[in-house]
Amino acid sequence: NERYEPQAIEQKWQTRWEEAGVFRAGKRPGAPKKYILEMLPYPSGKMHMGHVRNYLIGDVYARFFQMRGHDVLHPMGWDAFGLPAENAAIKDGVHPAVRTRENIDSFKKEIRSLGYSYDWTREVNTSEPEYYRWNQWFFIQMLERGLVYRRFSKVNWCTGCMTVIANEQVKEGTCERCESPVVDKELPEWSFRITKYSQALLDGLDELKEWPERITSMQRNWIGRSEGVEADFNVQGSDARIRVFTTRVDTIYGCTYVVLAPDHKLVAQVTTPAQRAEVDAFVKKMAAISKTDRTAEGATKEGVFTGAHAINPFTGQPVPIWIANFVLSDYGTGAVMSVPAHDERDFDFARKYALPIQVVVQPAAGDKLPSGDKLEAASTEDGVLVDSGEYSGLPSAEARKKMGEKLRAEGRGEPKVTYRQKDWGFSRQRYWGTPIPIVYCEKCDPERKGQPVPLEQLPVRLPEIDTQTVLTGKGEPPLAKVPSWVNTTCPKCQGPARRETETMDTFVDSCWYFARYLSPHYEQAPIDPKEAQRWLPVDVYVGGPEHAVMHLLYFRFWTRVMKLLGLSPVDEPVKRLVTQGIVNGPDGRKMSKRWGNVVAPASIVSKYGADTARTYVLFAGPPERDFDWSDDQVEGAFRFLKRVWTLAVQHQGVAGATHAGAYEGKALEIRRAAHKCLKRVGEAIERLSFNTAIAGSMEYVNALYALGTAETPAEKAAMAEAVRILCVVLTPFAPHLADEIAESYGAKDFTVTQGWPEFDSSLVVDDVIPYAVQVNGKLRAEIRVAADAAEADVRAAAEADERVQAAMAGKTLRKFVFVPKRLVNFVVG
Ligand code: ANZ
Ligand code: ZN
Repeated sequence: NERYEPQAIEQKWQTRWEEAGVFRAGKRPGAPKKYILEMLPYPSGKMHMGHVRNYLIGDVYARFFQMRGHDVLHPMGWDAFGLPAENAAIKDGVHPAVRTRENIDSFKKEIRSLGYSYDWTREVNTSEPEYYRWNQWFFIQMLERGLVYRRFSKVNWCTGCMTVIANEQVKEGTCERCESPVVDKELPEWSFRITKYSQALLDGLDELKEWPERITSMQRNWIGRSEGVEADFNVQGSDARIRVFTTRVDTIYGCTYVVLAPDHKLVAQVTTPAQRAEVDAFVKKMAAISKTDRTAEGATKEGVFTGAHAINPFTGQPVPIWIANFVLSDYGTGAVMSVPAHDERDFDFARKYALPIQVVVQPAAGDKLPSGDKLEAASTEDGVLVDSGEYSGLPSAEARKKMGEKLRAEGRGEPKVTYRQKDWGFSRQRYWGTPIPIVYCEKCDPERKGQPVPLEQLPVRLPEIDTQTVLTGKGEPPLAKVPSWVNTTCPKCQGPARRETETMDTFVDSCWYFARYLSPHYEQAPIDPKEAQRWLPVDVYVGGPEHAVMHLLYFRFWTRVMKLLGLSPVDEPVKRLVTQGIVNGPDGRKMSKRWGNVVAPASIVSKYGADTARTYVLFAGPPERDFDWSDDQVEGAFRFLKRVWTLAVQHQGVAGATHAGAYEGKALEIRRAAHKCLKRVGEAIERLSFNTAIAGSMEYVNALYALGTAETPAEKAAMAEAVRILCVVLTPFAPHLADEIAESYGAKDFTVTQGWPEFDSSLVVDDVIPYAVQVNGKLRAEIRVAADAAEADVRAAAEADERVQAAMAGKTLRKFVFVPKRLVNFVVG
């Protein structure tokens, strides 16, 4: 065919790859493995360009490493549980399972149309009992090990819908749906004790050298380790004690008041009758404001005096006890010793309420601070203690240590590490999720702690439901409305019992799916440990940076649990993380229905073919960078592929040509262009620099056009090789086109299977440059090496020179100096 018609070739190749099982993992048991993974999608029905790009980054890598001889695992699956399908069901009555199935079918069709190299025999669907039974299994294992527990947490309770609603559904204190008031309610919540791993997850970050700095530092902040001291302040005239957490115990002599969180458990007890009305009003007001609003950066600090006083454990002096909006009950101890001279918040608060300010730390260098009443701002740096009794004169760090020890010795406190990270509450009042495998029996379990379902009874399947009456978004959790399911028998006494009606957060599903791909139908455990040995960790994981702290932290936690359970040998799930940039519309705004700037992948595929879509998206910029969509550049990518096609057609006559003699002149030029391209593209792909890899192929195609037709046997053989190399370098990007051309030139196998040939290094050196070689600064020789030779290569070449050897004979090398592209100097003595 003279014309490039992608529609005529792409499906054919997709079918052939599939039938031949080209992308099945495990075909090369002796070869090094590569596990390449992209975040699995929530099947929303339509693929968007963000998905296309995400999967392409992994796809190029997967194809490339397969060509380099690796045994590659590149799977795909569906994060199929979740809210959108349930919310849609509440609206239109279509069962979430039905909608999810439809969505998966259409999403999968689109994925296939782009020619991705997935091993579909390992497809995983998290909403199937075959998968979620293992969520339940993990839950029970973790329950037995104290890693799952039930706690009471505040939830948003809609007084109209009589149900829990998410933060995002609360609009100015009312329910987004029914506009009834929303109140705080304490409800039991199943939680994972992820904080048991806070330190391990923090330490693990140091090993993740191939993760973007941005992501690891976000995780570090999220975990929020803080070293400090807990200290007890006795309440004057009472036996109550207020325990505070401080990172600056060195400033304790300057503590002029103590602040409790409005919901601290001692508030009611310490408040004096005279202050009660004011305190109650403030507490009530604070309860109506969300924590984030209360402590937002610019929020004004406010508080009230409780009327009570607390005794400073170091000075023995009483200070007033306040409550204020900026102290949180769920961080540290929920109580703070306030030091206005050395803390900005405390300073502002003290100014506002005319509380005393006392300087107790002087800067180690520079101007001395004035007395507290003249201070213009808090001085937050460490320094040297003043007016601090026996600690005066000590540097802050030393004082902190001594003071912490003293508190511990006297039983009035201790050094303490606090983490900002909270345990992960994962129970949801939803239908479309994994049922929590717990039953409640009044007889055996009067405290309603819950008893795990025996392992042999797993999975606890989601019941069939009448969608209209069960998925209403109102009242009890959906599963509570299915009596035939809720009512069960107690595993202990066989008497009547009730099932837990809450389901698991879908983040549980994505915690370990990467391990399920290894043995998707394994029946004895969530993973076959043998396969875990072979494939884990994931070598390259590609996904959106928006998952920096939830998914990417949760699955690190889960990986440690899997190791604890003997399922996997690794501490960390992923070696290299790639976070891809956003695809914006031509208007520079993120593609979204809202802006009307969405380009549907299907429209590009049907107009230009998958290879153009692939080439364009990868050429548009480095994977981690955002880019703006450009129709012109899509056209450009298409034109490039047409040029490739035409070139291949023009040279069709050289197919199969061979040549035994030397290559000179034009034949040599052809070979040099080909091998240079092979080198350049391979190195660029390894660096993840796909756009420069494609640019390299483009220049190569230009060079081949410029070299014209092949006439002599040597030229023909060189051109045949050049076309084959063109197919090789295009395979990761335009695989259909590459295979079509390769076949028309007589290839008997898929390009991806044939592999990525080694470039011939003698053909890729072009610029040879001179280096001066000195011994002790004196010129001894001049050598000629490749312009891009590495230091070690230049040194080896210099050491091989006879004159240099003579000058160094019998001496010891002290130092080697390398000035790139100019000289080397051996310092000997
Ligand atoms: C006295 C003090 C003096 C403090 C000083 C700081 C500077 P990080 O680093 O984030 O852990 N704090 C403790 N618990 C709090 C709570 N529940 N809500 C609000 N603030 C709380 O911060 C620790 C510091 O934050 C603690 O050290 C405490 O104030 C405050 F010159 O104690 B500091
Ligand atoms: Zn029982």
